[in-house]
Amino acid sequence: MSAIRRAILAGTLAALPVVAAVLPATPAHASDTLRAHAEARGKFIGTAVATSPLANESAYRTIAASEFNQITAENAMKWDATEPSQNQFNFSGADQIMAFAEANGQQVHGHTLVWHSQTPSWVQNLGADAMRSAMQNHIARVAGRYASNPVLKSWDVVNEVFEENGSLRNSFWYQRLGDSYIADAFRAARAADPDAKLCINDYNVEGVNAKSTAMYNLVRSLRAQNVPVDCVGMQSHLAIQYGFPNIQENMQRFADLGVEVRVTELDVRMQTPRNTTKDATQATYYSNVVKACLAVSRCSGVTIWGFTDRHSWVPDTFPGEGAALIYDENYGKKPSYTAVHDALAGGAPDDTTPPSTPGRPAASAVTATGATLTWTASTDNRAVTGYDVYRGTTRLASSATNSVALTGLTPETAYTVHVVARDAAGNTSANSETTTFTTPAGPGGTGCTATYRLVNSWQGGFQGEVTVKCASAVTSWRTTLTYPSGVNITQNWSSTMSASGNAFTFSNAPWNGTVPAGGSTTFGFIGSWNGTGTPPSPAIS
Ligand code: 9MR
Repeated sequence: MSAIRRAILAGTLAALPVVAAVLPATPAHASDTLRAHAEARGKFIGTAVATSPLANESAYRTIAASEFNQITAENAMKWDATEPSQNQFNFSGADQIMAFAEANGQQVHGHTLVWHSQTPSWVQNLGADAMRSAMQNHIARVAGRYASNPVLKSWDVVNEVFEENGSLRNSFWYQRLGDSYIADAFRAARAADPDAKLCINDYNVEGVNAKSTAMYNLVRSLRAQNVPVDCVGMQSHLAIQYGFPNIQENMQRFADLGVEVRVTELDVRMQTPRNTTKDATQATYYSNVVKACLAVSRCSGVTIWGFTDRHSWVPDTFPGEGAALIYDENYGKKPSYTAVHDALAGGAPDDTTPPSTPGRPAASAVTATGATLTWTASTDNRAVTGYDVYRGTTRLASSATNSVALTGLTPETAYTVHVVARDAAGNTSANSETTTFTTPAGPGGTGCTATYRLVNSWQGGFQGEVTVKCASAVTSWRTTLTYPSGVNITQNWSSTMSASGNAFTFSNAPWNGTVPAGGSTTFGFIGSWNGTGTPPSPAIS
């Protein structure tokens, strides 16, 4: 059984057109990485790194290495990873992160020594004295391990010690040790690594509010007691639906205490799915965070909590939210990437130059329901972030590259398509030239099928018959029977026939082209054959 074409294919695939490359004037900074710009501004731009994609995905490694000059272990330096049982230390993940940073000229921010989360139950069940010494031992061993390594620049010594109202978090640390564990942790960290910058880190402390004010008061009071607090980390897990905090003003008041400030875990989530409006808002948030850090001289840099939406904590924690990072799941740069880039570059964020027009798409691998389109890529003064494929005004697909596999097409349908390129600022190119391709009938689809039957055979010849059955009404039909060599069709009826080598194409006779929906018609033929036994069956198309 096979498909029959209802009508002769309307269009043939055009040869790839020759497209003159249009190269717009390119500013010197256009292709530079985030880290190149950050270095030029005396800041770091960082990312949290997870050990599994670091080991398994080359695109992840390439971007982490080339775009960022600072990394933070997303989980590998936490207590549950480094000391799962008392005094049994495991530095495999932490060392993996350190080695990557060393290989790529990056600084490492250690995260985190004392936290109420991801801390094994053996710690949580200790009595006060044992808990204090376990904490001091943990800090001595973990911070001590990397103290002589110049790559390790800073530590989150205590993490998330406040409640939202500004009181100290009622964690097991606080319950057992009171507020003293905080100063003790900083002193132990200084003893373990005298050169590292020691930070207190928290979320929802980006703007001026009760929690950040409590943090401000604690930092001021600890420093007044010579407790070695060098730095304040603002995690900055932001969401476009909750508004942008007054982060620059807040950073500046901490800076005025004489401490370093840094953005430690930036991401900007949204309710999924993404759209261009949400992406634009997110890009503004990213840009504003980077600009705030650039405006505050004691702000050392910005760490993004990951970089690709492929690997982000957000969807697991906030169902229905995500798309929080600057690359999409396929490592395509999002508008937020360009926002960070342009903010670091200090350049004009208002890029109005559209990408050049993409080449006319060429269709290949056309099936009843799919086709592959490929076109000559566009160029842009910054970066082309992707392409959209349209049929008229309907978008059929998007792609980060100059090729896409269309799926879900309708059988026996002519598609006239064009491509539009996008850049990160949302500029779109002119429409490419169009290409038309036609999907063939699908098996059992809306078209017709042909079934062959051997009616009779004899030494040197045979009689065959084909039944054309149509699911929907047609006014003409055609099918091709291809035989192995040695077969020739010498006579046919209820059809008109043309031959090309061993391929015999049968079209309807003038009187049997019309087949109603669900109906069928039959034609027959006589073949000659020089073999013995049962004559071969044809391939039908
Ligand atoms: O991104 C981290 C995720 O993989 C872990 O499962 C989670 C466990 O609590 O911690 C995430 O990172 C957190 C960071 O260590 C501290 N600030 C909040 C981060 C997001 O939850």
